[in-house]
Amino acid sequence: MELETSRAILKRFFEDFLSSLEVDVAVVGAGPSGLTAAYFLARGGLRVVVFERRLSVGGGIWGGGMMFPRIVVEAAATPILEEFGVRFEEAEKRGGEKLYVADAIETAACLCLGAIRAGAKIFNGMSVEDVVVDAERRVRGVVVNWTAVELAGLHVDPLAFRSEFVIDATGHECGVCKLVARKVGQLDTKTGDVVGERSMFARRAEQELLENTREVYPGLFVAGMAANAAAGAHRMGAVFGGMLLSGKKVADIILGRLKDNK
Ligand code: 48H
Repeated sequence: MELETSRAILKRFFEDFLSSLEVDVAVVGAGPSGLTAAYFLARGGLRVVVFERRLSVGGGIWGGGMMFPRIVVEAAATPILEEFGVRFEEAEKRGGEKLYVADAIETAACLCLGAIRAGAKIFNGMSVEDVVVDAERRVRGVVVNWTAVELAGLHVDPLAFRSEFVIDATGHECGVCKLVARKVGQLDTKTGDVVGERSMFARRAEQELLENTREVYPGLFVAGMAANAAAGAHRMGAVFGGMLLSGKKVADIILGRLKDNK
């Protein structure tokens, strides 16, 4: 039984890994924005791979607000929760807009299941440490290593994955944009680099997030909290509607771009 277990795991894993070497979109980070993007891209018929540094997918959803595992979304994002089968209810209203509350754990689980069932391949425990560029210095893929290698500080050369587009969905860290600004070329932001996020202003941050979800360097898109970090926009606390809408928006832009190219 031991050998059969090893063979089954290795065979199935390497089939999936090899089939992800050349894809349409590589998503970096399996938080709410990355998983939502992966779902809509895969459902649109694209080949999608997601690399997640941690073993768990879901990013910042699990902790809800201050580790109370509930999240809040605005009305505009509830159709996305419905699409993933996440249940939600109206929060108590005290003036202002209607807000809805959902279970953070249910949300993380449903987003993950939705992305996988739609056909996205998710690889956990792997970190994107660099990008691949072509002769025009356009981003053409990602460079990946085991997170364990990164943590141990070992010198192990990474492997490259080719993709038509890369999405930086690394959250507050905005890691892919940072390395592109440092090693490849100026980003399409005010400073040419990651500007860095501003203090909390939830309503404004949610609006800014959709404006900031876009291509910031040829071949590199930004979604979720990374979009506001790159642009120097506000944070929003445990409001997750914008993350879902940003994931859908980046998927819609890329689906449109690939349709135009054909
Ligand atoms: C592979 C990586 C790498 C790497 C990081 O933080 P996330 O949940 O990101 P978003 O943008 O989908 O959601 C943001 C939300 O969780 C949040 O933080 C909010 C709403 N904050 C508001 C506020 O005011 O604080 O997920 C990013 C994921 C994580 O799972 C990381 O482990 C992963 O990306 N990641 N994966 N390679 N180089 N860097």
